[in-house]
Amino acid sequence: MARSWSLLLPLALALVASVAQAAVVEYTFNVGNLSISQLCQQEMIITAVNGQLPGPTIVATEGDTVVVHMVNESPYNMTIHWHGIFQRGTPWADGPAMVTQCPVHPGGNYTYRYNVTGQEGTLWWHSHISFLRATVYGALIIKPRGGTKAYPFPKPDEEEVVVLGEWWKDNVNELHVNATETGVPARHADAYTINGKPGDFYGCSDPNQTHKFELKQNKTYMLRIINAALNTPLFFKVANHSFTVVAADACYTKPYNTDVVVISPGQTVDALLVPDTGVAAMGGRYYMAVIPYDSAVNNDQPDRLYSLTNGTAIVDYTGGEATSTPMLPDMPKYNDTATAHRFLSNLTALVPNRVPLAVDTHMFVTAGMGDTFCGPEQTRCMPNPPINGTIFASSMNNASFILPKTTSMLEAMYRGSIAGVYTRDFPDTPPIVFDYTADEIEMNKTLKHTLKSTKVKTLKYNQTVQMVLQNTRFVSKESHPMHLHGFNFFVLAQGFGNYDETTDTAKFNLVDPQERNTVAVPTGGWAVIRFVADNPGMWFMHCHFDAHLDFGLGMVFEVQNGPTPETSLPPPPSDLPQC
Ligand SMILES: *[C@@H]1O[C@H](CO)[C@@H](O)[C@H](O)[C@H]1NC(C)=O
Ligand SMILES: *[C@@H]1O[C@H](CO)[C@@H](O)[C@H](O)[C@H]1NC(C)=O
Ligand SMILES: *[C@@H]1O[C@H](CO)[C@@H](O)[C@H](O)[C@H]1NC(C)=O
Ligand SMILES: *[C@@H]1O[C@H](CO)[C@@H](O)[C@H](O)[C@H]1NC(C)=O
Ligand SMILES: *[C@@H]1O[C@H](CO)[C@@H](O)[C@H](O)[C@H]1NC(C)=O
Ligand SMILES: *[C@@H]1O[C@H](CO)[C@@H](O)[C@H](O)[C@H]1NC(C)=O
Ligand SMILES: *[C@@H]1O[C@H](CO)[C@@H](O)[C@H](O)[C@H]1NC(C)=O
Ligand SMILES: *[C@@H]1O[C@H](CO)[C@@H](O)[C@H](O)[C@H]1NC(C)=O
Ligand SMILES: *[C@@H]1O[C@H](CO)[C@@H](O)[C@H](O)[C@H]1NC(C)=O
Ligand SMILES: *[C@@H]1O[C@H](CO)[C@@H](O)[C@H](O)[C@H]1NC(C)=O
Ligand SMILES: *[C@@H]1O[C@H](CO)[C@@H](O)[C@H](O)[C@H]1NC(C)=O
Ligand SMILES: *[C@@H]1O[C@H](CO)[C@@H](O)[C@H](O)[C@H]1NC(C)=O
Ligand SMILES: [Cu+2]
Repeated sequence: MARSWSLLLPLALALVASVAQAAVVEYTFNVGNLSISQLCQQEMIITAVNGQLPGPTIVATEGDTVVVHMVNESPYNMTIHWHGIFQRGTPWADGPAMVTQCPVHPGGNYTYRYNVTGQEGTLWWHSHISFLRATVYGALIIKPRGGTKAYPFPKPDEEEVVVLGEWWKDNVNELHVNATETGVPARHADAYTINGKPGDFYGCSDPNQTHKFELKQNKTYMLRIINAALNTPLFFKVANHSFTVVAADACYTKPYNTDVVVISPGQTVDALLVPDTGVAAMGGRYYMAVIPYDSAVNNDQPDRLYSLTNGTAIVDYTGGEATSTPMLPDMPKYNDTATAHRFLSNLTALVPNRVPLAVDTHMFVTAGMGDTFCGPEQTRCMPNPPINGTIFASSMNNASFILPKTTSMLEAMYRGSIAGVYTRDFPDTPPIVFDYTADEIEMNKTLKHTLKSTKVKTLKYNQTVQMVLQNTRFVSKESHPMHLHGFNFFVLAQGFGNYDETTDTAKFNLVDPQERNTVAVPTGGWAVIRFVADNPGMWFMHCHFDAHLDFGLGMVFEVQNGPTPETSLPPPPSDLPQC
């Protein structure tokens, strides 16, 4: 945020006067069919940008203008979201389908233009429609204005982008259509990937199925790690190495030493790679590996959502010469919540004293899975039990979010005609107070039941919002990665069980809490976030598991105009897609 920036990097700011003007970095994204063979299967067609998986990495410098011409050569409706970019003054470029724009139809195109101002680090981009982000994703790196010497940590010699993903042997759009029409969640992925490749443990010995990082001895590396998986939090390790985390979600952290990185969908982690004594100097080959973190407690089918397999890449210091079997890291157990929580709760901001202390709007919001009856979307409804049964639904404060069909929410806001598009009654508290995380609520049909709606919470410009996110235990306790568009927020506290205002406010870190755009709310627990609504527009807040978002785990903030033209919604760009 602009006003905190001056505190963050005095050195970088001092250099601004002497470095070049902000540049325009321009890309063309041709989104289309790519024929690819994975896991030794025969070639299949996926949707990808410029024929690459992952798609191209966008590299910009803080203050630059990014221009991306997106040309939709795919057979699907398409949009792209720039995950973590504030989009100040450019709300029409945010990208979630039907929230800030109608999709670009097959054969159409749209130019996304935005400035990357007041933020730097590792972000990413992905499709924001259907499940297409399974293969339409890539890194978005914002370098400091003063160059790499402006990093507030020892400058690494080199940097590597590490994008983690999930792979299905099926057409992911068809998986999405089936999930929507039947009301039954799509099955879990067939593999986890590192930079698009599944690695050596899927019964396919083709060396081209494993990404290789060729590192040089005695050089230092920074990994820019992105979890682009659809539905799976991941444990990430490199054998015989540890890490010093220096940033998360493009916000600098105090240096944090760990041998395991935990990263939920939507999150990023920048970490210096620290070889064990002698390792880099002696050379050798080491596995980098990811396994799922399955947070579901009391879940009798542990692999219901996650595939208990691992994705690997190879870290090679031998210059490609050695063919010895790489060392394997010892991974945590798939349900090691203690390790996940240790990592996710211990990060702190590098620069203290930036939290707004006065709160204007308090919200207490439940989030989790529940059920609903088949609706018009479920043209092949498969309720369980089959007669008078229910299907999966997820909700926030018992409102199960559904996208509007005919007009984007931002366009409705801008035109001032919201009837039939959305309503302004997203509640500040759940309709009923109950024991949110008790096992017995699973059986309470009334509490578990939810209805579809498109509700927003309207905020006056510049209000400071505090939101308690409370997990519910209707289906199972689970860690939901809650992502907010348009802002970063401070994570003041997190814990397990039900949030208790009388005792838990004492746990708030108001000094140096981590700042993020995606918080993994602890399983069967809660997290408290705070942000300043100083960016007018329609900002989606949702679970970054597509399997949950798709069943309604989201809501939208409608942030009203401020007092000046600069703090008001701009008119839509002339090429904004029409529905
Ligand atoms: C983006 O940056 C350019 C160049 O610095 C500037 O002219 C423009 O007004 C900025 N746009 C917004 C929306 O801030
Ligand atoms: C983008 O769409 C416009 C309007 O349909 C069209 O005139 C133009 O040729 C398209 N550009 C590309 C690169 O496809
Ligand atoms: C979608 O459902 C149809 C009908 O049941 C089935 O034939 C098809 O295999 C499913 N597709 C995927 C990708 O699961
Ligand atoms: C390896 O896979 C890439 C796509 O990931 C492909 O472009 C390339 O042709 C493959 N190379 C070989 C030798 O199979
Ligand atoms: C790396 O450092 C070690 C120990 O200082 C040294 O023995 C080795 O020659 C160096 N390797 C390279 C490639 O510079
Ligand atoms: C990956 O899974 C395979 C099969 O279960 C196992 O043999 C291997 O040790 C695992 N690798 C890592 C890095 O955990
Ligand atoms: C993790 O799962 C194992 C079974 O795979 C179970 O024995 C253990 O109690 C679980 N641990 C936790 C913390 O739930
Ligand atoms: C991290 O958090 C855990 C609680 O989850 C705590 O016990 C531990 O001391 C913290 N610090 C570090 C450096 O891990
Ligand atoms: C389903 O609901 C209808 C209407 O409430 C009721 O008449 C019918 O008996 C129910 N069927 C079953 C199998 O419960
Ligand atoms: C469901 O929960 C509500 C609220 O706590 C309670 O009033 C109701 O009695 C419960 N119903 C059942 C069947 O337990
Ligand atoms: C927004 O709030 C901050 C304090 O939080 C204040 O300094 C600033 O003047 C406000 N801006 C407007 C336009 O109200
Ligand atoms: C594409 O989007 C339009 C609305 O802009 C919608 O009418 C159409 O049904 C969508 N097509 C598909 C295949 O979802
Ligand atoms: Cu979720």
